[in-house]
Amino acid sequence: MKVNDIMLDLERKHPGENEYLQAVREVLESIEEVYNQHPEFEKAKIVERIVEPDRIITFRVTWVDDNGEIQTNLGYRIQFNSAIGPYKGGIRFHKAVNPSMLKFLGFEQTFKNALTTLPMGGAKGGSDFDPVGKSDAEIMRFCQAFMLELWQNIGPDTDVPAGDVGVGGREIGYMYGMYKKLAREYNTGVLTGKGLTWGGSLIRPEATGFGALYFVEHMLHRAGKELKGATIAISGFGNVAWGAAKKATELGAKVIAISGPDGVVLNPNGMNDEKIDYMLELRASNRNIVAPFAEKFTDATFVPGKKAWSVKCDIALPCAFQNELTGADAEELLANGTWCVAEVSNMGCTPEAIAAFQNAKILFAPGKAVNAGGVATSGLEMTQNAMHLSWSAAEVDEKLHYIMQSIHEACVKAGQEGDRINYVKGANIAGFLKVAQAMLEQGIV
Ligand code: 2IT
Repeated sequence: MKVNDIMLDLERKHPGENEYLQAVREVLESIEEVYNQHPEFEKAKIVERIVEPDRIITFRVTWVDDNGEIQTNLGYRIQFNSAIGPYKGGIRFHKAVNPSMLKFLGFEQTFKNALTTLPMGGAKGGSDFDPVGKSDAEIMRFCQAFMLELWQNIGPDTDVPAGDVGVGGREIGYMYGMYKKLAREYNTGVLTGKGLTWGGSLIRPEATGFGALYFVEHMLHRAGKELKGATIAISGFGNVAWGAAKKATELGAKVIAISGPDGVVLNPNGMNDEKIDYMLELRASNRNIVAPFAEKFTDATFVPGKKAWSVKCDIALPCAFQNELTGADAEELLANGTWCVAEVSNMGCTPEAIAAFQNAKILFAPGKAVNAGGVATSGLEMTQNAMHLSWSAAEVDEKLHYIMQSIHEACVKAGQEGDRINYVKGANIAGFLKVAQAMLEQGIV
């Protein structure tokens, strides 16, 4: 395999799909050496097959807003790879959603899901519907219209969507209600991230952030460092940022910044229960601004137009969106003495930022390893649904701990570079080998 030849071919087929091309290049560069030691992969053209989604479902979603105006959005489901299990991955509602974004996310999901130790293939879906400023009734009508098209393509053993940016418990509820009506079956396992009274799993809302902190704990422990007493800057204030802030605080670290599209909140005294709960309220308001946090808590200050990466911190946790941490941001963090960066958002750092962290030899881990606790706990929700029972919070949390530890071990094993661990390489190689082996054994399909 020659990465540049494959990339040229892919760029020709998918011109301008920059996020997708970026995600593929990162994985191919990581696996090139190992791949070329496996002539059986080369012979079966595994790379040429694995970079393309199995299928892309595109549909029109038309709905009526509160003013009686007819609105039309685009809906997608990208079923990327089903070598190791049914398609699995979130749904994103965001005004910038397009095929490139969902293809990058579906591609990443395939390797992430392989790392979880659970049998799940990779998928992603979503819409360019913009939830900002929408009423609850509008959100419901949109979710129903979206499911009206999607429902025939999903199922507990076919494809199991969940939440992502712009899709939380409320949206999953509206989508499940419509699914149930259309399918005339109580198939709880068709969606994850459900409410606790109708098949949801304890710890699923917390899981992405909790899992990320468990991963960071292992990474720090291996490097002889401690989370206790460390200062942490977090970007975002949604579900993922919330779980990360909660667990970081519980483990004795100090979350000194959270941010939104409007700017950064400096929080020098760290979080407490009231502040952490308020993050959920902020998100539920659908206004997509973080400034009110500093109006409510007088020890916090809002700085408009600034990112979380302008704050001096030990550990930086991108928890918002792809490419939210650039090369310039990385330089600023490094100049301020940051010694660990863990992507909690998918592809949160640009390639320039990752190169800067790796050159500086600080601890860096990629999203597909760090944030895999979210989808892993979705996998545990599917198991509970299939068994028609529910586990206690302690039981789910223990399994999540074990899974994050396994992912860390897999990264260490595949990412050894001298006396350092290249977590990007480790995660990509470990995830790839599992999917590639399954594809090889299943023949040319
Ligand atoms: O990016 C992700 O892993 C998610 N949005 C969660 C997907 C899932 O199926 O729980």
